[in-house]
Amino acid sequence: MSGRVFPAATGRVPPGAIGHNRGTVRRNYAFMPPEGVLVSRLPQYQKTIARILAAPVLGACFAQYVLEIAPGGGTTAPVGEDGIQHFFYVLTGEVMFSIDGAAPTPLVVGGFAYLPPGVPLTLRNETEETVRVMVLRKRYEPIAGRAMPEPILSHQDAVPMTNHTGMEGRGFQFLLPYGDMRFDFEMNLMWFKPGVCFPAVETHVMEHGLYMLEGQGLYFLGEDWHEIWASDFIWMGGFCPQQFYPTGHTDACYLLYKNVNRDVAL
Ligand code: UGY
Ligand code: MN
Repeated sequence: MSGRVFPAATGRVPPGAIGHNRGTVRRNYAFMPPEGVLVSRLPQYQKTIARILAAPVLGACFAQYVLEIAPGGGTTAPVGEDGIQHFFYVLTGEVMFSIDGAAPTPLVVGGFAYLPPGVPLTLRNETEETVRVMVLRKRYEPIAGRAMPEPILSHQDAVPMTNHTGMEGRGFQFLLPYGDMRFDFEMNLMWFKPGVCFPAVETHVMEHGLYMLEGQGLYFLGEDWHEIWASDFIWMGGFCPQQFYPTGHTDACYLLYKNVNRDVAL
Protein backbone atom coordinates (compact mmCIF):
# COMPACT_ATOMS: atom_id res chain seq x y z
CA MET A 1 0.00 0.00 0.00
CA SER A 2 1.48 3.39 -0.91
CA GLY A 3 1.25 6.34 1.45
CA ARG A 4 2.19 4.27 4.51
CA VAL A 5 4.09 6.45 7.04
CA PHE A 6 7.27 5.06 8.57
CA PRO A 7 9.08 6.49 11.63
CA ALA A 8 11.34 9.47 10.78
CA ALA A 9 15.00 8.45 10.38
CA THR A 10 18.06 10.12 8.84
CA GLY A 11 20.46 7.19 8.25
CA ARG A 12 21.33 6.20 4.68
CA VAL A 13 22.93 3.08 3.25
CA PRO A 14 26.49 3.99 2.13
CA PRO A 15 27.54 3.45 -1.52
CA GLY A 16 28.93 -0.03 -2.06
CA ALA A 17 26.91 -1.62 0.74
CA ILE A 18 24.66 -3.64 -1.52
CA GLY A 19 25.91 -7.19 -1.78
CA HIS A 20 29.56 -6.35 -1.09
CA ASN A 21 30.91 -8.46 1.72
CA ARG A 22 34.44 -9.23 2.94
CA GLY A 23 32.94 -12.22 4.71
CA THR A 24 32.53 -15.73 3.42
CA VAL A 25 31.20 -19.01 4.78
CA ARG A 26 32.58 -22.28 3.44
CA ARG A 27 32.27 -25.92 4.44
CA ASN A 28 35.21 -25.81 6.87
CA TYR A 29 35.92 -22.13 7.45
CA ALA A 30 34.15 -18.81 7.83
CA PHE A 31 35.56 -15.29 7.64
CA MET A 32 33.33 -12.81 9.48
CA PRO A 33 33.81 -9.04 9.58
CA PRO A 34 31.89 -7.49 12.50
CA GLU A 35 29.51 -5.28 10.52
CA GLY A 36 27.41 -8.24 9.37
CA VAL A 37 27.10 -9.97 12.76
CA LEU A 38 23.69 -9.00 14.11
CA VAL A 39 22.51 -8.69 17.68
CA SER A 40 21.27 -11.54 19.88
CA ARG A 41 19.99 -11.21 23.43
CA LEU A 42 20.46 -14.07 25.89
CA PRO A 43 18.29 -14.80 28.93
CA GLN A 44 21.25 -15.25 31.28
CA TYR A 45 22.50 -11.67 30.67
CA GLN A 46 20.76 -8.32 31.17
CA LYS A 47 21.51 -4.99 29.40
CA THR A 48 23.77 -7.10 27.19
CA ILE A 49 24.00 -7.75 23.47
CA ALA A 50 25.66 -10.93 22.18
CA ARG A 51 27.32 -11.09 18.75
CA ILE A 52 27.43 -14.82 18.08
CA LEU A 53 30.47 -15.71 15.97
CA ALA A 54 30.71 -19.49 16.10
CA ALA A 55 28.05 -22.09 16.78
CA PRO A 56 27.31 -25.71 15.78
CA VAL A 57 25.01 -24.48 12.99
CA LEU A 58 28.18 -23.14 11.30
CA GLY A 59 30.00 -26.47 11.71
CA ALA A 60 31.94 -25.49 14.86
CA CYS A 61 32.16 -27.85 17.85
CA PHE A 62 32.12 -24.87 20.26
CA ALA A 63 30.34 -21.54 20.66
CA GLN A 64 32.02 -18.11 20.69
CA TYR A 65 30.46 -14.66 21.23
CA VAL A 66 31.35 -11.06 21.88
CA LEU A 67 29.19 -9.66 24.70
CA GLU A 68 28.56 -5.90 24.75
CA ILE A 69 27.55 -5.17 28.34
CA ALA A 70 25.96 -1.77 29.01
CA PRO A 71 26.47 0.06 32.33
CA GLY A 72 24.67 -1.84 35.10
CA GLY A 73 24.45 -4.96 32.92
CA GLY A 74 25.86 -8.47 33.25
CA THR A 75 24.64 -11.88 34.36
CA THR A 76 21.08 -12.10 35.69
CA ALA A 77 22.13 -15.02 37.94
CA PRO A 78 25.40 -16.95 38.31
CA VAL A 79 26.22 -18.61 34.96
CA GLY A 80 27.47 -22.20 35.08
CA GLU A 81 26.52 -25.20 32.96
CA ASP A 82 26.90 -28.91 33.66
CA GLY A 83 29.41 -30.38 31.26
CA ILE A 84 30.31 -27.04 29.65
CA GLN A 85 33.49 -24.99 30.16
CA HIS A 86 33.53 -21.20 29.78
CA PHE A 87 36.39 -18.87 28.88
CA PHE A 88 36.04 -15.05 29.14
CA TYR A 89 38.51 -12.42 27.83
CA VAL A 90 38.02 -8.68 28.37
CA LEU A 91 38.29 -6.78 25.07
CA THR A 92 37.46 -3.26 26.29
CA GLY A 93 36.69 -1.60 29.64
CA GLU A 94 36.57 -3.08 33.12
CA VAL A 95 34.34 -5.94 34.30
CA MET A 96 33.71 -7.38 37.77
CA PHE A 97 34.12 -11.17 37.84
CA SER A 98 33.04 -13.36 40.73
CA ILE A 99 33.75 -17.10 40.55
CA ASP A 100 31.76 -19.51 42.71
CA GLY A 101 30.51 -16.81 45.10
CA ALA A 102 33.99 -15.33 45.83
CA ALA A 103 34.40 -11.54 46.24
CA PRO A 104 34.12 -9.72 42.87
CA THR A 105 37.48 -8.97 41.19
CA PRO A 106 37.86 -6.22 38.55
CA LEU A 107 39.41 -7.38 35.27
CA VAL A 108 40.54 -4.84 32.67
CA VAL A 109 41.47 -5.31 29.00
CA GLY A 110 43.53 -8.50 28.67
CA GLY A 111 41.99 -10.03 31.81
CA PHE A 112 40.58 -13.53 31.44
CA ALA A 113 38.67 -16.23 33.32
CA TYR A 114 38.46 -20.00 32.83
CA LEU A 115 35.54 -21.91 34.37
CA PRO A 116 35.41 -25.71 34.50
CA PRO A 117 31.98 -27.29 33.94
CA GLY A 118 29.34 -26.38 36.49
CA VAL A 119 31.35 -23.66 38.28
CA PRO A 120 29.19 -20.51 38.45
CA LEU A 121 30.37 -17.06 37.44
CA THR A 122 28.87 -13.61 37.96
CA LEU A 123 29.78 -10.81 35.56
CA ARG A 124 28.88 -7.15 36.16
CA ASN A 125 29.64 -3.88 34.43
CA GLU A 126 29.80 -1.32 37.24
CA THR A 127 31.36 1.40 35.05
CA GLU A 128 29.73 4.18 33.02
CA GLU A 129 30.88 2.74 29.65
CA THR A 130 29.74 -0.26 27.63
CA VAL A 131 32.34 -3.04 27.92
CA ARG A 132 33.14 -5.84 25.48
CA VAL A 133 33.95 -9.38 26.59
CA MET A 134 34.81 -12.41 24.45
CA VAL A 135 33.15 -15.64 25.61
CA LEU A 136 33.84 -19.19 24.54
CA ARG A 137 31.79 -22.25 25.56
CA LYS A 138 33.02 -25.79 24.97
CA ARG A 139 31.74 -29.16 26.15
CA TYR A 140 34.38 -30.73 28.42
CA GLU A 141 35.93 -34.01 27.29
CA PRO A 142 36.79 -35.76 30.58
CA ILE A 143 39.62 -38.29 31.01
CA ALA A 144 38.62 -41.24 33.21
CA GLY A 145 40.31 -41.06 36.61
CA ARG A 146 41.66 -37.50 36.15
CA ALA A 147 40.46 -34.43 38.03
CA MET A 148 38.99 -31.50 36.14
CA PRO A 149 40.96 -28.25 35.92
CA GLU A 150 40.56 -25.53 38.56
CA PRO A 151 39.02 -22.13 37.74
CA ILE A 152 41.49 -19.40 36.65
CA LEU A 153 41.19 -15.62 36.96
CA SER A 154 44.23 -13.81 35.57
CA HIS A 155 45.58 -11.25 33.13
CA GLN A 156 47.70 -11.65 29.98
CA ASP A 157 50.43 -9.48 31.58
CA ALA A 158 50.95 -12.34 34.08
CA VAL A 159 51.54 -14.85 31.26
CA PRO A 160 55.09 -15.17 29.84
CA MET A 161 55.76 -14.44 26.16
CA THR A 162 57.40 -17.54 24.68
CA ASN A 163 58.55 -18.67 21.25
CA HIS A 164 59.02 -22.38 20.65
CA THR A 165 59.41 -21.89 16.87
CA GLY A 166 62.80 -20.22 16.80
CA MET A 167 61.44 -17.91 14.07
CA GLU A 168 62.32 -14.25 14.59
CA GLY A 169 59.46 -11.82 15.18
CA ARG A 170 57.10 -14.35 16.79
CA GLY A 171 55.63 -14.42 20.31
CA PHE A 172 53.12 -16.76 22.02
CA GLN A 173 51.18 -16.35 25.24
CA PHE A 174 49.43 -19.54 26.34
CA LEU A 175 46.68 -18.22 28.59
CA LEU A 176 45.79 -21.73 29.88
CA PRO A 177 48.50 -24.05 31.30
CA TYR A 178 50.31 -25.40 28.23
CA GLY A 179 50.54 -29.20 27.94
CA ASP A 180 48.32 -29.77 31.02
CA MET A 181 46.24 -32.78 29.93
CA ARG A 182 43.33 -31.81 32.18
CA PHE A 183 42.59 -29.01 29.67
CA ASP A 184 41.03 -29.96 26.34
CA PHE A 185 41.58 -26.58 24.67
CA GLU A 186 44.09 -23.75 24.42
CA MET A 187 43.45 -20.01 24.27
CA ASN A 188 46.59 -18.42 22.87
CA LEU A 189 47.67 -14.90 22.04
CA MET A 190 49.64 -15.12 18.80
CA TRP A 191 51.98 -12.16 18.20
CA PHE A 192 53.69 -11.28 14.89
CA LYS A 193 56.05 -8.56 13.68
CA PRO A 194 54.95 -7.14 10.30
CA GLY A 195 55.96 -9.49 7.47
CA VAL A 196 56.67 -12.53 9.68
CA CYS A 197 54.40 -15.29 8.40
CA PHE A 198 54.16 -18.95 9.43
CA PRO A 199 56.91 -20.94 7.69
CA ALA A 200 54.32 -23.14 5.92
CA VAL A 201 50.62 -23.46 5.28
CA GLU A 202 49.23 -25.51 8.21
CA THR A 203 46.63 -28.23 7.72
CA HIS A 204 45.71 -29.92 11.01
CA VAL A 205 42.91 -31.79 12.74
CA MET A 206 42.43 -29.06 15.38
CA GLU A 207 39.70 -26.47 15.02
CA HIS A 208 40.18 -22.71 15.62
CA GLY A 209 38.17 -19.67 16.63
CA LEU A 210 40.34 -16.64 15.80
CA TYR A 211 39.54 -13.11 16.97
CA MET A 212 41.81 -10.37 15.60
CA LEU A 213 42.91 -8.03 18.40
CA GLU A 214 45.58 -5.79 16.85
CA GLY A 215 47.25 -5.04 13.55
CA GLN A 216 46.36 -6.33 10.12
CA GLY A 217 47.37 -8.89 7.53
CA LEU A 218 46.34 -11.42 4.97
CA TYR A 219 44.84 -14.74 6.02
CA PHE A 220 45.03 -17.78 3.78
CA LEU A 221 42.04 -20.10 4.24
CA GLY A 222 41.38 -23.13 2.06
CA GLU A 223 42.55 -21.75 -1.30
CA ASP A 224 41.96 -17.99 -0.87
CA TRP A 225 43.54 -14.96 0.80
CA HIS A 226 41.41 -12.62 2.94
CA GLU A 227 42.46 -9.21 4.24
CA ILE A 228 41.99 -9.15 8.03
CA TRP A 229 42.14 -6.47 10.71
CA ALA A 230 41.06 -5.84 14.31
CA SER A 231 37.60 -7.18 15.29
CA ASP A 232 37.39 -9.66 12.38
CA PHE A 233 36.63 -13.28 13.29
CA ILE A 234 37.58 -16.55 11.59
CA TRP A 235 36.31 -20.05 12.27
CA MET A 236 38.61 -22.77 10.92
CA GLY A 237 37.30 -26.33 10.97
CA GLY A 238 39.56 -29.39 11.12
CA PHE A 239 42.00 -29.72 8.20
CA CYS A 240 41.36 -26.20 6.88
CA PRO A 241 44.61 -25.08 5.18
CA GLN A 242 45.69 -21.85 6.92
CA GLN A 243 48.48 -19.27 7.03
CA PHE A 244 48.83 -15.70 8.31
CA TYR A 245 50.91 -13.04 6.59
CA PRO A 246 50.99 -9.84 8.71
CA THR A 247 51.11 -6.56 6.81
CA GLY A 248 51.02 -2.92 7.95
CA HIS A 249 53.48 -1.20 10.29
CA THR A 250 52.53 -2.46 13.74
CA ASP A 251 52.61 -5.81 15.52
CA ALA A 252 49.63 -8.06 14.86
CA CYS A 253 47.94 -10.15 17.53
CA TYR A 254 45.04 -12.54 17.60
CA LEU A 255 43.35 -14.63 20.26
CA LEU A 256 43.20 -18.24 19.10
CA TYR A 257 41.03 -21.09 20.39
CA LYS A 258 42.38 -24.56 19.62
CA ASN A 259 41.04 -27.96 20.77
CA VAL A 260 43.98 -30.09 21.97
CA ASN A 261 45.11 -32.93 24.26
CA ARG A 262 42.47 -35.50 23.29
CA ASP A 263 42.47 -38.53 20.95
CA VAL A 264 40.30 -38.66 17.85
CA ALA A 265 36.78 -39.88 18.69
CA LEU A 266 35.85 -42.87 16.51
O1 UGY B 1 48.96 -23.34 16.62
C1 UGY B 1 48.30 -23.19 15.63
O2 UGY B 1 47.53 -24.05 15.20
C2 UGY B 1 48.41 -21.85 14.90
N1 UGY B 1 49.74 -21.69 14.36
N2 UGY B 1 47.40 -21.70 13.88
C3 UGY B 1 47.00 -20.47 13.46
O3 UGY B 1 47.48 -19.43 13.97
N3 UGY B 1 46.09 -20.44 12.50
MN1 MN C 1 46.50 -23.64 13.34
